[in-house]
Amino acid sequence: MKISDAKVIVSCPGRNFVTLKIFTDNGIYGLGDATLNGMEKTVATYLESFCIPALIGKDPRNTEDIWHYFYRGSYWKRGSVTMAAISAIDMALWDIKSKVLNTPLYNLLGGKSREKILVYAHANGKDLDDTLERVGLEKDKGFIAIRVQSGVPGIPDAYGVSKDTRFYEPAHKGLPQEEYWETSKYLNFAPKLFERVRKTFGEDIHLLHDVHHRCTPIEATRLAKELEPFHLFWLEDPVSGELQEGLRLIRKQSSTPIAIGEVFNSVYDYTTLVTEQLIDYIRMPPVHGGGITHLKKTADFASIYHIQTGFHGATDLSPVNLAATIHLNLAINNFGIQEYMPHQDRVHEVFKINYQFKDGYLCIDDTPGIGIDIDEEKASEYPYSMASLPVNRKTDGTMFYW
Ligand code: EZ4
Ligand code: CO
Repeated sequence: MKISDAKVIVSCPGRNFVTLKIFTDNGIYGLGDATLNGMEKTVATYLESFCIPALIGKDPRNTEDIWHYFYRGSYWKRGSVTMAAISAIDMALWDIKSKVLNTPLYNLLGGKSREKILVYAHANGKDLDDTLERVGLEKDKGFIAIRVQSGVPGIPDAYGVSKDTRFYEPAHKGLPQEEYWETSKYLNFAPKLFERVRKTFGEDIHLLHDVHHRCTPIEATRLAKELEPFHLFWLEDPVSGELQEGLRLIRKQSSTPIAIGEVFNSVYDYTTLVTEQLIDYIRMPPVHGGGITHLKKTADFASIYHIQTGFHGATDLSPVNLAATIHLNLAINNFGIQEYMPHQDRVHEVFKINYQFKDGYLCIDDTPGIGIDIDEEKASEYPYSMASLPVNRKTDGTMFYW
């Protein structure tokens, strides 16, 4: 069996998605997600100019060797762009492998450790009262875990809290929008927000919160300590993942669980965090973390240290990534939770999905492979449209992390 051809499909049904489709000489094809928010064309170019020509003629069943051909074989290792391309190749090859064996992907990853996976929804409000209302709406939809983000008094644009709250999309058309931020105002507000959410909704609902890398280690320590009484499921990206040692300070002083790594792209980003047990959940998703091959190894490595998974699953990752994630989540022992926001209807015109939300959980059917298909004609009706994630400044104008 040989790879006969491959193509990259870039489509914008509301937002840009990059999909790799790999064809084989026996008529079976596989799909992989290569979407990297704001850098879609860069990944597509790497796939088209190098990866696809290098794939032709290889046996698609050799997922391990092909992964290492593109990772080890390349002089320039890692990096979000390269790893998104490798991720898409790997996902598509596992899709082909499981279609050839006529079985859903999870069967090749250890079978089912559970029948359904716990997911968390997003509640994003422009202020405290609006946020409380939105938590209520998500709860009414059946979610039992909810990520709570709110606009902060005195800060004009809190990241991810859009004016159009029907859909979650942090990227804006064209070049990056500049947003302004003041950590002191946020730190004073966040504990008040969670106090009200707990008072209103009680102890039974799981609450999560994303800091988006905006604190220094000492600020994050204060936040993690002050949020302790409200028993968060997790506090996400409290500090930049670049400074791994910064997590030691938070860890020593607070029992608030920590999730980190949606911007990571290899197991090497996690070695200090995992071996020193500085975190509780790994966030790197299949689309950015080397596909099924590398993320399964990373999850197994974390498992040895009693660390669980909570993979990134925002709507700027495509349904192909989400479906692949569900297969992995069903199989691994140390699954924790999965981020889930439904895509817009237009996305489902392009991608034919095989997963379903019910009563706080996602399940997937037993279609062989990953189980997702793409309607290329529909995809071509939504051409690429440039969009960028915002950049962030302090209120005095200083460029800041985001
Ligand atoms: O910023 O998906 O936890 N979720 C997040 C998301 C990410 C975007 C980046 O493309 O932090 O909102
Ligand atoms: Co995040």
